[in-house]
Amino acid sequence: MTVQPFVSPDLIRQRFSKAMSDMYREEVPLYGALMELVEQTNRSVLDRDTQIARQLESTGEIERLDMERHGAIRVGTATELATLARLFAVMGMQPVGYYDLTPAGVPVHSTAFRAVHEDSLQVSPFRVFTSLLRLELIKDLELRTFAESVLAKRSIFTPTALRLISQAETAGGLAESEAQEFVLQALETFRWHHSATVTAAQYQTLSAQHRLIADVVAFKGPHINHLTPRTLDIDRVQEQMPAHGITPKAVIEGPPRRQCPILLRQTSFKALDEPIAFTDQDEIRGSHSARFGEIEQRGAALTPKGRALYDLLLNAARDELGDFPNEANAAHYNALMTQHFGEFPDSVEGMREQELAYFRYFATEKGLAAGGLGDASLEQLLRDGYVKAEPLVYEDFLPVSAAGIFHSNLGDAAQTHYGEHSNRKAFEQALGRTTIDELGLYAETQKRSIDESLAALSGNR
Ligand code: OOG
Ligand code: NI
Repeated sequence: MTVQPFVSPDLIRQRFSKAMSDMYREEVPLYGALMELVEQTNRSVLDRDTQIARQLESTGEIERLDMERHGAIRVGTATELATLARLFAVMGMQPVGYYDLTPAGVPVHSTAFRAVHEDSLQVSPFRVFTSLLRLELIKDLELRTFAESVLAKRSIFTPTALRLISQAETAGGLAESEAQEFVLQALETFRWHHSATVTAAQYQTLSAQHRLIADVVAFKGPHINHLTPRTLDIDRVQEQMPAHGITPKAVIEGPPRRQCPILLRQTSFKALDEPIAFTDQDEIRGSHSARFGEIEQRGAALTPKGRALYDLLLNAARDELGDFPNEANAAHYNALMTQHFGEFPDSVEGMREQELAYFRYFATEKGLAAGGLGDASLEQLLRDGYVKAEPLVYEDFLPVSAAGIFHSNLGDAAQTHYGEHSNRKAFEQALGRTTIDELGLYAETQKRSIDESLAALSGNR
């Protein structure tokens, strides 16, 4: 008997990400239009700006750019979240980070499932921002019990998906034909359904409490609500969106435009109004809006010190604005952001010297040719051009930005105030494991790149 080799989880994730994108493109035509716009813009940035092209080439990011995207889903129960964690694990995706959205009036807490090692990220950087509804925040007990009973009845995974997850866990992986079947079956969980699981009146009651609650409770599964490609120039795409029939939200979330991009800048366009059949209707008569589009530009991952400075400047700008950024105050907000972020060094050297960002280090050709550099310090090697530093790309999300994205798509009526606070422990209990600290991952990648550079240079001795 020949033993079939396992398909690597990284490859399964790469295939799944592609399958998800194809499905979404078919379901939401505007996503296709957005993808084309992003591709065109990225091409023209690379043609025009040789420095960005060179930098993306040396880090290898150029190879993952076209397939880079994140999606988002929202689930209703602990069991759903825990099983999703197992499903994502088959594709090499781990829960990274904890995001509490309740301070922004959104009754969820979240994590991002993604690959954790730079080599895996290089094969496929696909990430899924995954939120768990906090039903305990619904004060109306009758409504809460109703929501729980609706959720208890649904199963968001196909029987074959569940079987293949268990098999991957016990056998240690999936063989080729199983991996192919797994991708198809896993996709079903994220598909859109035109029929709801509640009556029109029940939908209205859930929606009146919070639109997000209706979005999670009233449907068969956690439909993917957006897929976001990575652009190299978000301002340019934002500017060109209206000409392509897409209306973006008023402000770009995240840091202002800079020479040296940091963290994450994002903008989205409004959810579509989609026809829905409720259970007391024999045809499609209702509608629901959940799915939207988003683009993002990624920059350097920040150290705790850099992140503290980012939060300080963001809060200062927002405090001075005195309101949520919106259409009416967008120009003022942008001016305040630019002004406050003047204090954040905008050069690779500045960010490195002040230890504000994480970097990847590479031995240069000059260094490799020189040889015998085993005893020199990293600083000395950098000064002599034997090693070079490139910013390490941010792979995660930002809670304030995520809240802005949620709000722009739920409508401003959704600004509820929840008394209860962040509850990472409850989230991890539901998840069935702890979430990974993203800062630790960046530090490890940075350390590995230093060790590899030094080893390569001393190997020439
Ligand atoms: C998730 C919103 C957050 C992002 O990119 O920050 C998000 C959601 O609406 O479910 O996707
Ligand atoms: Ni998003």
